[in-house]
Amino acid sequence: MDGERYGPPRPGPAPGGLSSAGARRVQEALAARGFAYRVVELDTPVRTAAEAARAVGCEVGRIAKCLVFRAEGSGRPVLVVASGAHRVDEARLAAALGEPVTRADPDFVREATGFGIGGVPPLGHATALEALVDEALLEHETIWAAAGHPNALFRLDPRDLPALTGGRVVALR
Ligand code: 5CA
Repeated sequence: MDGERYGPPRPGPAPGGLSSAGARRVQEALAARGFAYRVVELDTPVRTAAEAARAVGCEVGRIAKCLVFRAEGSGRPVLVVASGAHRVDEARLAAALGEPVTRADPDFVREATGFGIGGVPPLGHATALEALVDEALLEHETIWAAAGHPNALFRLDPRDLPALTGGRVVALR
């Protein structure tokens, strides 16, 4: 009996090899838009750009932060895909959108995107968000973005961000 295992076998990896539902949703959204990018899951969560940069071994400017703001007048959610290297200038953001914005709280983020803070991806959201892409990200050949779970990331060419998000490129710092 020694060494024998009892009970049902553990479930194998889900289709596509991704264990979190959020990561699978992002992988499916990429495929639906015709992108061949592959979502990867790390052993540990990376909830901030700095943690993600350390984990994948790149400079923090090559991590795309996906931040959700709430437009103050209309209440609409706005997705900002920004470089991890600097803070988004909210005055520039307001100018680009034509109304002031405030940072969304965690409930608003989940409602608008279907994902929790730390795993918000640039696509595959629960609702259609107007998106802005930080032009600083286009300085790099490849960048990394969150993929629906704090453990999940994918590497992409930043020039695909407008098509991937439906957003426009703006200067945000
Ligand atoms: N997975 C990592 C690397 S891609 C990630 O998602 N990083 S992130 O920068 O896109 O998301 C974390 C960001 O969420 C932080 O930069 C921070 O601006 C924001 N955030 C963290 N806590 C809160 C909070 N309580 N309310 C609103 N925003 C928050």
